[in-house]
Amino acid sequence: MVLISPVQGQVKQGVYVITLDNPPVNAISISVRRGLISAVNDFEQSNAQVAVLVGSNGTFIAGADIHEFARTSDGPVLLDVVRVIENCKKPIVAALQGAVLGGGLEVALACDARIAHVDTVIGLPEVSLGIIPGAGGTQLLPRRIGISRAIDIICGAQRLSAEEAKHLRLVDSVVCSDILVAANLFARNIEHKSSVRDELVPNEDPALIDQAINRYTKLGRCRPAIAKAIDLIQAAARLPIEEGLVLESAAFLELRKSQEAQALRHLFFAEKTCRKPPQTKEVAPIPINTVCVIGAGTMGTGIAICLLDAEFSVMLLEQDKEALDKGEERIFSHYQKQVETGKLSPVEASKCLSHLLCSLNWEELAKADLVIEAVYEDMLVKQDVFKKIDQFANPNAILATNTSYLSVDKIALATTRPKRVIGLHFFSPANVMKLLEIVNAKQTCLETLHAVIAFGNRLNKYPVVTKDSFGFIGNRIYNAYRTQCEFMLEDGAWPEEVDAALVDFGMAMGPFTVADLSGLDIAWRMRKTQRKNQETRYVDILDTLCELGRFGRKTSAGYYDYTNGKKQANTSELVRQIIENASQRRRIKRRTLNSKHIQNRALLSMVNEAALLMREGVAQRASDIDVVFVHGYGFPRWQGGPVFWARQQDRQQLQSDIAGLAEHGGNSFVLADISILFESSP
Ligand code: TC6
Repeated sequence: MVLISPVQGQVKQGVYVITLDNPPVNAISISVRRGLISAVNDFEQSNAQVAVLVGSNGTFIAGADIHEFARTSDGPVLLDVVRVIENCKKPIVAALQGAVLGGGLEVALACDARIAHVDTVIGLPEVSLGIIPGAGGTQLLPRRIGISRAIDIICGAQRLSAEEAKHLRLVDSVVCSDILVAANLFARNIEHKSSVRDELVPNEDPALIDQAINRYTKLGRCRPAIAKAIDLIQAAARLPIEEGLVLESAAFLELRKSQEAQALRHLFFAEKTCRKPPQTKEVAPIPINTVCVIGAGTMGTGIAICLLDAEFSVMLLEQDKEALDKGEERIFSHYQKQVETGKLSPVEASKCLSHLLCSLNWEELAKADLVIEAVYEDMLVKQDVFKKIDQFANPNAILATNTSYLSVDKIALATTRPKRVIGLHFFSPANVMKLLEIVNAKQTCLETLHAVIAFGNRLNKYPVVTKDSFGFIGNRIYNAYRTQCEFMLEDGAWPEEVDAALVDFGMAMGPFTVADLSGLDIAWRMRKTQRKNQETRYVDILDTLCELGRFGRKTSAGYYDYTNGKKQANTSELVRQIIENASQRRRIKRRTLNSKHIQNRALLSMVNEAALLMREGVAQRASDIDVVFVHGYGFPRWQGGPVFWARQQDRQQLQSDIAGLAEHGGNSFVLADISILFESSP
């Protein structure tokens, strides 16, 4: 079998054109590295005086091939390719378009000039994969743009537009026309080599450098790649380039193996996987252009904003005029703020708003391809609303409920078209949070499922499909986690100790801070509907707090007392008393729980529930659970998610530690066999 190289060279009108074709994004795999070296050597032997390097598939190079990072590298490394380009005696022009990321930018910087299509995206996002640029990026970028900007771009994993890159002199020219034609013309006028590696790092105000370092040092607390990148970028100003490159290569190889890098790679692929529809026979697409959101509360308006941002035509429907006006006001003031803070131009903001229609008239529903109900979380209320939606909506329209717990199957039965009914669980604030749980109910048809996955992708969310089951994936696992944290209050920990331990692990917030923020009354209402029996260990601290009117931050009191405009959370002696009473009632001798113990119990409870969900088929893939926790519940990205965390532990020890949880959980604890988390792939 003859293997065709993904890199081909050919002289066209006197210019040697090197074309890289490795779909989908021209990632630099071993065969690309070999191909590039051989193409540059062929160019040197040719009569052509100048070469253009261009990518096929509408893109230049999206970086090194991330699949290869888990393996030991074979053959030439990317730095060898960079050196061959730099040492080539004749100039090479990089013709940039699409993605010029990571190793793609390093290759481009090794070339003698760069010409970019206006739609090009340029950056060194390696830290988002737990690594650093490993083929000269930390040494070349500061030589061209200075230390402080290089820190911002590399540590912030910033993606620049072609115009921004031109402003920073990273590209020489920006064009709107065909990039190859433009680059060929540009190349004809190039006579000399001109290498970024020979430049000196420009002088700049040390205060600017300190500010940039401070911005990212905080972030670097649990992120070794960021801390290392800062060191290396600074080293560019002190060391000759070859010494800097040696340090960079060593750091890259070390970081590539780090747990952070493995976790971030796992999430990179988990996020791509959840966006794909199930592989089945072809399904007829259902186009979604006009969406009606029912309910103008916080959730409904948040959903409307995220739809407007994605350029859908949106109808916001209410039955109450005052609620509709308030909702409309909330949407307008959101866009006003976007303009005031420079996030949107006035033209962009009014373009979004021009797609909004607020109405009290249910007949408007007939125009919608998708209807999203976002009303009060109560089965009877939702069923009533669905009866009405069914009456007015177009017969082919998809009907979605934004429930967080309730049975979508039951809601669907209120309509005459259960196969078109699905759950779309948005997370608040809906225009910010990237997670979207898609609840595939028993009767939901495949066309509907495919259409809403495509819809979720268009919203730029991670659409994770779950089976209809109480709490779906996220709230079901979160309940187990929060319950375990409540047990720990009775066992001896204070809310601030539990919160601090979990923040220390990397959670965005501890469970009791979250509870106070989202409102204890919401959980209280839900708890009242749940059956309790004698054997179940039920912690009633939250109920007592609610009986005292302590609903959380909104009432300036919950698990904490709030002062300073509700911003400052303080320990409450009253809450401590309530907790101590709860321990006494259960005859528990309170003892100190250290941070590690707290973290372990919280994580074990998540892992146990994750395994149960997988066995019940609620989650399709173990990696989906990680996407849900990272994007919906503040689980630290660099820890990869609860399943990734579990896979890093000794399996037998983990199973026995989870069995140990039973001693805290009472008879209601269901012990899972966690092997499914290790055996399922991904
Ligand atoms: C680096 O360069 C380090 C260098 C140092 C070396 C010493 N590798 O996102 P999409 C796949 S680190 C392998 O759906 P989009 C992706 O998995 C790298 N595969 O498309 C998917 O495959 P699937 C630094 C990659 O148009 C397909 O391409 N670079 C890579 O929404 C389509 O992806 C980055 O971090 C890769 N590098 O966005 C860039 N990139 O169809 C990461 C993508 O089998 N990539 N794939 O699921 C991106 O940001 C985006 O993918 C995009 C395209 C903007 C390139």
